[in-house]
Amino acid sequence: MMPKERYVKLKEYLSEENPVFLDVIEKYRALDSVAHDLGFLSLKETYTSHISWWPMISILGTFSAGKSTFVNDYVTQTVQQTGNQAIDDKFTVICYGNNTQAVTLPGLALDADPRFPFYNISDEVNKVDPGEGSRVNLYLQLKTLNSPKLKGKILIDSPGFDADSQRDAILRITSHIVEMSDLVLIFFDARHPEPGAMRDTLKHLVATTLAHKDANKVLYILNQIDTTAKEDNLEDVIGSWQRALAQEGLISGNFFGIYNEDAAITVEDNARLQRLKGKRDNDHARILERMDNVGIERAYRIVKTLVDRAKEMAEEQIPLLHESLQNIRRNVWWSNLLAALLLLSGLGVLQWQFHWFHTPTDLLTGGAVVVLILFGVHLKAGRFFTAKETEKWKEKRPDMARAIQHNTSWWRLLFGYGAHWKKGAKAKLNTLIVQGQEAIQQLNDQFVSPSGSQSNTPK
Ligand SMILES: Nc1nc2c(ncn2[C@@H]2O[C@H](COP(=O)(O)OP(=O)(O)OP(=O)(O)O)[C@@H](O)[C@H]2O)c(=O)[nH]1
Ligand SMILES: [Mg+2]
Repeated sequence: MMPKERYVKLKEYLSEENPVFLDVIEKYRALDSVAHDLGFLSLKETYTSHISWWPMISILGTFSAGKSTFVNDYVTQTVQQTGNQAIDDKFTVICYGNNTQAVTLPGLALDADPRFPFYNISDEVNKVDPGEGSRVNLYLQLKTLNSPKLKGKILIDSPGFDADSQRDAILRITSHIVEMSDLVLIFFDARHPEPGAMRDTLKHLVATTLAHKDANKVLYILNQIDTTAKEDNLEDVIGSWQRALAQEGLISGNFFGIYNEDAAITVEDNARLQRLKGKRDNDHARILERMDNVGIERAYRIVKTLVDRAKEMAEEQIPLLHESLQNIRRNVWWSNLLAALLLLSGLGVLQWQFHWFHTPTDLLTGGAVVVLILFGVHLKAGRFFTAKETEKWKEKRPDMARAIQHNTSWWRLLFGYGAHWKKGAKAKLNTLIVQGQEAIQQLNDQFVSPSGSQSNTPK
C-alpha cells in the first residue's frame, strides 16, 4: 500500500473514533514528507506503518501463570489452549473478526500487513538472530475471533517467559511488544511463593519494562492467589513477591492480585474465600477498567510517537546526515583539487618541453579536456566516498544510508546542499513538535476533567 492510500484508509477507520486523529494523520503525513525530502524514508514508506493504530494490550509473564486462562475469560470464549505444562510456544495476536469460528493465520500474515504492529518484524528478528526472521511463523500467529470485547483493540498472548532458555528472537519480539503496547499485563504465579527460582525471569521482565519511559502502562499481576487459601498466607505471599520485584529495582508500580474463578481451587473456609474474593474482585475490576480504556492511552501514544519521531529527526538524524555529507563533500573537493594540480602541472611540463599550445583554439581545446577530466574525477570521487560513508551506516542505520545516497547527486556534491536545506527541515519539524504538544492538550481537554481527575469517557 502506498502512503497516500494509507492516509486515506487510516482516516476512514479512525475518524469515527476520535476527530483528533484526522489532524494527527495529517501531521504524520507532514513528517513523512520531511523524511521523504531528506531521504530518511523511501517514497513508498511512511511512519504511519511503524506504529500500531489499534489499541494494543499485551500479556506477558512466567509460564503456566494463567495468561491464556485470563485471555479466554476476557473474550468469553476458549480461543487459547490452557494447561499445566508449558502450552504456548508462540505469540498470538488476537483481534476481532466477523467469522463465526475463530480463524488462525500464520505469522507471515502479521509480518506482511502494515496495519498490525508486527509489520516487518522479520527484519527486526534478523538483526538479532540472522536467518531466524524467515521463520517468523515459528514465533507468531494471528487469531481472529467474533467477540465484542475485541472490537477496536488487539490482544497479545505470549509464551511463558523463561530467561534461561530464551532465544534472541523471542527477547527481541518481547521488547518490541512492550514498546508498542498501550497496556502490558505481566503475570506471575502465587503458587511460587518463594520467587527465588524465578529470579532471572523476574529480572528480565522487570528490566525490560523498567527501561521503558512510560512505566504506568505496565501492570504487575500476581495470579492464582486462590492457592494461598490452603495456608491462609495471602499477605505473606504478596509481600514476598513485592520484595522480589523491589530487589530488581521496581519500587513503586501497579500491583494487583487476582485469580480465575473457574480455574480456582475449592476454598472450604468461607471467611478466607470472602477475603480472597474481595481482593480479587477489586483488583480484577481495576485491571478491566484499564483494558477498557486502552483506546485513550493509544491516542496519547500515537501523538507522543509523532513528537518523539520529529525530535529524533531534528536532533539526531539531521545533524548526523549533515556531518556525513560534509565529510563526503570535503573529500571530494580535496580529490578535485589534487587532480587539478596534477593535471595543470603535467600540462605545464608538456608545454615547457614540447610547446603543444600555439593558438587560442589549442588553449580552448586543452581547457575543455581538462574540465572534462576533472568532471570525471569528481564523479568517480563522489561515488567512491559516498559508497564508503554509506557502508559505514548500512548495518546500524539503514535510514542514514538511504539519506546519504539520496543527497549525493553530482551537482549536490559540487554546489552543496543549499543553506536552507537544514534550516527548512528543522523549522518544519519544530512546527510539528509544537502542534503535537497542542494535540496532547486537545486530548487532555477530552479526557481529563478540570479537577484533574481522569473522567475516562470521551465527551
Ligand atoms: N488455581 C488456579 N489455577 C489457575 C488459575 N488460572 C489458571 N490456572 C490453571 O493454571 C494452568 C496454566 O494456565 P494457562 O492459562 O495455560 O497458563 P499460561 O500462562 O497461558 O501458560 P503458558 O502458555 O504455558 O505459558 C491451567 O491448568 C489453568 O487451569 C487460577 O487463577 N487459579
Ligand atoms: Mg498460554
